[in-house]
This record gives sequence, C-alpha cells and structure tokens, in this order.
Amino acid sequence: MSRTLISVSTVLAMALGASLATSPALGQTRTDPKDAHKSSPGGRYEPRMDVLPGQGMKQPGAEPGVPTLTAAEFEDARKVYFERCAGCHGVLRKGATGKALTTDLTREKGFEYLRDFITYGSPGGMPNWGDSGDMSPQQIEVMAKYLLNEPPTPPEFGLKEIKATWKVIVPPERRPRTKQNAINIENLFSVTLRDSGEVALIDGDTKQIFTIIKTGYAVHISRISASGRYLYVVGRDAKINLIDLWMAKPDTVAEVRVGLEARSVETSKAKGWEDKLAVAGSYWPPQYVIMKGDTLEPLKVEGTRGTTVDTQEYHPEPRVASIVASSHKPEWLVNVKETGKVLMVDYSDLTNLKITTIAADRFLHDGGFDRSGRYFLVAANARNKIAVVDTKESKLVKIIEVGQTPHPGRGANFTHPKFGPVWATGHLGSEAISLIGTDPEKNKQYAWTVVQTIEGQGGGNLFIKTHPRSRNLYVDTPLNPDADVASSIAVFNLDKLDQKPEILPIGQWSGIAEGTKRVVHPEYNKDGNEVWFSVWNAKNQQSAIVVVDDKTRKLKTVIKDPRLVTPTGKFNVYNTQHDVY
Ligand code: DHE
Repeated sequence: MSRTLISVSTVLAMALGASLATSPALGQTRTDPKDAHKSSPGGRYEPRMDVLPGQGMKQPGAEPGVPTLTAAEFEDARKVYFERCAGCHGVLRKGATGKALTTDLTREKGFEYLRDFITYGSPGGMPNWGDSGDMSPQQIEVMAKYLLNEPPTPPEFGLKEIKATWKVIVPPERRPRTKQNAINIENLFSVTLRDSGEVALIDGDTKQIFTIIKTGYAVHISRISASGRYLYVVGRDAKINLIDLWMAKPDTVAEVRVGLEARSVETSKAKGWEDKLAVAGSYWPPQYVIMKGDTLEPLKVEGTRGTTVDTQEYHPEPRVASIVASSHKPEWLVNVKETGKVLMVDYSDLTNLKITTIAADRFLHDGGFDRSGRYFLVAANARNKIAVVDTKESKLVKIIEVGQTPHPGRGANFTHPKFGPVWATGHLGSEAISLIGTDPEKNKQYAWTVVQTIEGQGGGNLFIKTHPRSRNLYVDTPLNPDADVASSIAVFNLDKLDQKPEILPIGQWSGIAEGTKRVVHPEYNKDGNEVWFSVWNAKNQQSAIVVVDDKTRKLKTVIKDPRLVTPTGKFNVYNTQHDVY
C-alpha cells in the first residue's frame, strides 16, 4: 500500500501557496541517490525558522582569506539559511539532524566542495538544492561563501524583552464572574487558521463560526486551562494569546512574546494548581517561560542549553518541542529536541525549581499520554523511537523502536481485543501504524512493546485519532505525494484490525474543486460521535472543515466560509482539557 513521499517542505511550500515552478513535481518518483533526502520517507519534515529571517543580525566582520559578501548578499543568504537550512543544521550551525557547519569544518572543505554539496546533495540526507531547481547557481555560490563566514547570532530574548511585549488587555478583576455567552463551551473547537495568523472558534453543536481572533504569525497550537475557561494559543513568532471563553464574545485578554520562534504552550493541570500557571517553549532562544495563568505575566525563564543524552556534548540551541502537563503532580514535561531530554519541571516552587532530567533519545518532537494519564509517550522522530516516561515515578520506562519517523501528534488510545490497552502512533516515513501495549498491571507481557503493526494508506501521516466512545481509528496522510491519498482518510475498525481500512474521500466530500485538498488532523467532538477534518488548501484557495458521523462514517456537514483560511489543527475544548485521545 505504501506510496513514495516527496519532501515535506515542498508540500508545506505548496500549502503556503508557493510557486510550483520552483518545486519538484508532485508524485515524482526519484531514483537518483542524490535525491535520497527528498525521496526518503519523511526526510525533510524539519522545522523552518519562520520568524528568525526577519530579525536584524549583524554581518560578521571580514577575515583574511575568507570570501566577503556584500550586505545584500549577506541578507539574502541569511534569509535562505534560516528558512531552509537552520531546521537541520542549527541556527548557530552546530548541527542538529544535519551535520555541523561551523567554520572550522567548512573552511577545511572549501568553497568548491560546499558549492557542489549544496547543488547535488548527498545520500546521507542533504537535499540537492541546485539539481532540484530549488536554488539558483548564484544563490548556491553566495550560500557557499556565507558558510565560510562566521554565522550571525540572532538576539537573545530574556525577561526584559519578554516583559516589554507583555500586555494585559482585560485585567482579571474586569473579566466576567460567570459565563456570559450561550455557547456550550465544552464542545467549542479552536481552529488554527495558519496563514492568516488567527484562530476560529467554532460552535461544535451548531457548526457556526462564533468568532475569529487575531493571534501570532503562522499560528500553531491551542491548549486549554484545567478549568476549561482559558484558551492559550501560540504563534510561530512565539506570541501567546490568552483568550477568555467566558466573555460574551471570547477575545484576547492578555498577550506576550516568549521568544522569537516557538511551537508549544501548556497550562498547570495538577490539583490545586488549576489555571494558576502557563508555560511556553521556544525554538529560539532555546528556553521555556513560566507565566501567570490568568495574565501571562512572565515569572521565570529557563534555558535548555546543555549536553546531549548520547554523546554528552554541549549543544548551544536545543529547541523546546512538545510540553504536556502531568495531572499527578505539579509538573510539566518539557521535551527538548536536540539534547533528547525530557525535563520534568516541578512548578510548585519557582524559587527552588526542581527539575528531573530524563534521558530519552534525540530529536524529541510530539507525544501524548496513555489512557490512564500516568505514562507519557513521546517520539524521538529522527531516531525512529518512542520514549515512555512514568509521570508518577518520574522515570524513564522504556525506549521502543517503531517505524520510520514516528509522528503521533498526541497518539490514539484504545482497548485492543487481544492486547488490552494500547497507544498508537502513525509515521511520516511509512504506512505503518504501531500499536504499543500500555498496561503493565493486567497485561504485563504486552506492556511497552509494539504488539501489532497495521498498514494505513501510505507514508506522510501526521495525526491519528480515536475516542473512548468509538471503535474507529482515523489516520490522515496529508503529506503523501499521491493527491488521492493526501485528500482522504483511512478508518480502521478497532475490533477487526486485521481488515483493510475503509477510505473516506474527505477532500471530495468537501465539494471543493481546486487544490490538493490535504486532509489533516482528525478531532472528535465532546460526545465522541463526530469527527472533524480540515481540508487544507493553499492560502489563496478555498478550504473547509468536513464533519463525519462516527457511527455511520458518512458525511454529516461541510463547514465552508471565506474566513476559514488554511485551517489545520482543531482543538475541541473538552478533549484538549482532559487529554481525551
Ligand atoms: Fe506542528 C504539534 C512542531 C509543522 C500542525 N508541532 C506540534 C508540536 C511541535 C510541533 C513541537 C507539539 C506541541 C505540543 O504538544 O506542545 N510542527 C512543528 C515543527 O517544527 C514543524 C515540523 C515545522 C515548523 O517549522 O513548524 C511543524 N505542524 C506543522 C505543520 O505544517 C502542521 C501540519 C500545520 C500547521 O498548522 O502548521 C502542524 N503541529 C500541528 C498540530 C499540532 C502540532 C495540529 C497539535 C496536534 C495535537 O493534536 O495536539
């Protein structure tokens, strides 16, 4: 069933409405070893530094024997580097999933070597930027020279800078004491409108857009406070919006920027700590920031720079990936990508901050809890592993080998007819869906091993979802190069996992004629009887949300509105608040 993948950055560029002329053809099968990166499954699902290119950075001074760049060349190369290279090679070029490109190494290799390497790529994973037409020969020459010069350093963003961005728009004492709107908040969906930098709050009962709220740039995820009242939204520009869902018309009541580039936000969920604190992690600077839950007042900034779990070398820019809140203890699990460490941050005493550092594996990305809420399973995606952390004992339980580039989102929990409770992840790099036993009490023999692997439609999977009241498992494939696969969903019967999945043509059901109609991020309503899918087209094309009846697997409603620009993630208030997935 598996189908070849094209590069994720190409896919994302297309979704962003970038010119197809500069991108490889959709579905093109590659055999050239130089193309290994692009054809290797999930090979280019790497972060971009979307906001850093816009930061002014000083050009390092000229050095004897090193080619100089004009100010304009430096600016162009710097922009391209942050957009295309920094995700793998690091902002400071000390290496991440890609090799280090510090000047001691690049100068030894020399200009011609660098130029050819950028042009042709390598089987080890370097894209063939020149050969593919993604970069012109002139751009490549400038980039090779740029790499021979010292890297410019983006600015730090400490408490002073964070505080300067902090705004309380409606102070807590001026906020409503009771809910002022008639909406069933528990069934409200916060929908990411990625390219317009907004979230749409959609009433899950009536399917009406209640309001649209301006948020950060290329907005990423939404999370809900423990009480369900406050919604936290993070943009890629590290802007956090705090939205009060009790207002007659919910709106931003406070905002702050916690850094220059960010992807994650979470709140305090332990007993006695509900709604008290919030935390956000950034890609640059490498840090996380603890804030007051109801005002976003920044309280504490903690850096993540340190040594890696394996080679135990210093890494200058370990990015903060996912952050989840334990419900057992006043702790957050902060997953640090480049060092491979899970930091269990005890937020009960910010002066005497206790952090338990768990050595997992490198390139931690996304993950979720098992159904008991005790164990957290996180993908070390570039290592094809899932690390399991016991949040009660604050210990690593096991590191499990799965398929190529796991991407669980938050994963999917269900009771398997044979193996008992399992948690499932899909993969960017293959059609495999790995089911991992999660019950060390009653099903000890199956716990923390892959008990079954089932086959979806193909690689390019990002999210997978079920619900405690459902016996269906939905698997998306928005990054698959085959347009039919990208615009449809595979749904498995959880009682008959040996049977092939049914394919739901969600893109077609949306009634939209234009675009690839990538279908992404299944999300249940509160009752678990409907599943919502985003039909994600480019910014200048029509997109939609398709709602499916979970029992019949038939189309229920299509939500279309010109304001629904590039909808991607959807966060049902109740399910996000209670970690139902
Ligand atoms: Fe995400 C979650 C990082 C691209 C949609 N994404 C996450 C998390 C991280 C992350 C670290 C976990 C947050 C948490 O739980 O605290 N995402 C990144 C990237 O670095 C990457 C690969 C590239 C980039 O430069 O941003 C990236 N992500 C995307 C997309 O292109 C997606 C598909 C569309 C979009 O809106 O940008 C996308 N990411 C999502 C969604 C979640 C997410 C919907 C939350 C899933 C959930 O169910 O909780």
